[in-house]
Amino acid sequence: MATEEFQVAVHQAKLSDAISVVQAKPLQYFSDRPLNIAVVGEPGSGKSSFVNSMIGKRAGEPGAAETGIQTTTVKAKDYQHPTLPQVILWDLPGREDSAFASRIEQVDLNRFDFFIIVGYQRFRTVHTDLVHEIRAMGKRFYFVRAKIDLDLEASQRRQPSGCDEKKVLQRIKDDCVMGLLNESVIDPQVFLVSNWDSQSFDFPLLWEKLRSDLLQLKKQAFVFSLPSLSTPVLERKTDAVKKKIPLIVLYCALLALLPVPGFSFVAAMFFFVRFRSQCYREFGLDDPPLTALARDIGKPVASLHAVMKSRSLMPLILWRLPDLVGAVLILVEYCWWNRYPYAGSLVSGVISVFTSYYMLQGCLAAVAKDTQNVLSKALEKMSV
Ligand SMILES: Nc1nc2c(ncn2[C@@H]2O[C@H](COP(=O)(O)OP(=O)(O)OP(=O)(O)O)[C@@H](O)[C@H]2O)c(=O)[nH]1
Ligand SMILES: [Mg+2]
Repeated sequence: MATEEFQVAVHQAKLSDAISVVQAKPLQYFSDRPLNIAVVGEPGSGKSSFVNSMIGKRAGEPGAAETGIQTTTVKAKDYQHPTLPQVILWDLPGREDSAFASRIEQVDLNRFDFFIIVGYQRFRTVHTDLVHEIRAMGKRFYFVRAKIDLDLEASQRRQPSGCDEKKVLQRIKDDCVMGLLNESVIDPQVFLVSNWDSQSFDFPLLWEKLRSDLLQLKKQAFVFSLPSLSTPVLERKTDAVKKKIPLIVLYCALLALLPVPGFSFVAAMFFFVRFRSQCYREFGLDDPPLTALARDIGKPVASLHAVMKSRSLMPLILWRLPDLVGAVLILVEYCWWNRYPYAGSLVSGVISVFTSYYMLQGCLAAVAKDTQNVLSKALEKMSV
């Protein structure tokens, strides 16, 4: 199983191998993976009716999503697709309805793999916001413009002598495409549908597109799940490395006892940098493997460095600010009280125990998090 292979590679600090586990698999390999599709949009846009069309049910039938003129869906509900294997459609409550905000479940979109935005009428801010949210997660979406039958009906009423159906449809599509292009969406996928008829307008096109994208979307969903799969492995590694911290804290504290102002900081800096390098080695983020990983995914190593928060020395400086207390006391004892700085050294030592402990714990946690960040970054390319 790719999942286990991936976890073993992360455990062995071989991030390149972890990535190639996915890279090497043919698309067909992902056919049994689940795909959670969230159907999102403004309230009443026709999301539940769209889900019903997709699963081949009519409103009111057993197993169909509830539809209605008033706000209907207040909780996310899943519907297994009858023919597309492992495809789950999630009917979500509408966005942008503050009057019902307390009744409506606030759904975290992160848990879904792919999105279908169902819009009605013009392309609006609610759609733009959804597009931004989905893209910020690095995920993909289709845009479905529902209730096309109503638009055509209205046009026919306006021009009883005969309206040009094609022109009306093109205008609606252009509005949606322009809305998406304005948000810098590359190759926007827009489908005009009537939820009453899953055979007409762009419904057949939508089916075709979904079928042809399915394996790629499933692979993408799997890729997105990988960083979180690494969590238990990274936790175990963190626990193992944590055992080394008490001894380093002891060294830092002993060196902090030396009656030299600022020495405590210098010693901590030395041990911090050493400990961080050790953590990088343990997690596979040290230099040769990271450069190899960057080469494998065709990205500059700087792009991986950019997502590693543990590379900054700023937290270290902030953690060591309390060292100033000991340093000042040592100086006061030397300069004003003209005596050996017993109190200053002792205070430095005690402060160092706490600051060093939390500093090293923080460093370890940051490196573990960075491993996930690096994996996500490396997998990014595979998920588009
Ligand atoms: N004519 C027409 N009516 C539609 C279409 N899709 C949905 N409707 C109607 O629009 C209303 C709202 O539909 P729903 O499917 O409940 O909309 P929703 O987006 O799920 O609504 P909430 O869950 O309340 O956000 C219902 O009266 C539907 O019958 C469509 O394609 N054409
Ligand atoms: Mg609904």
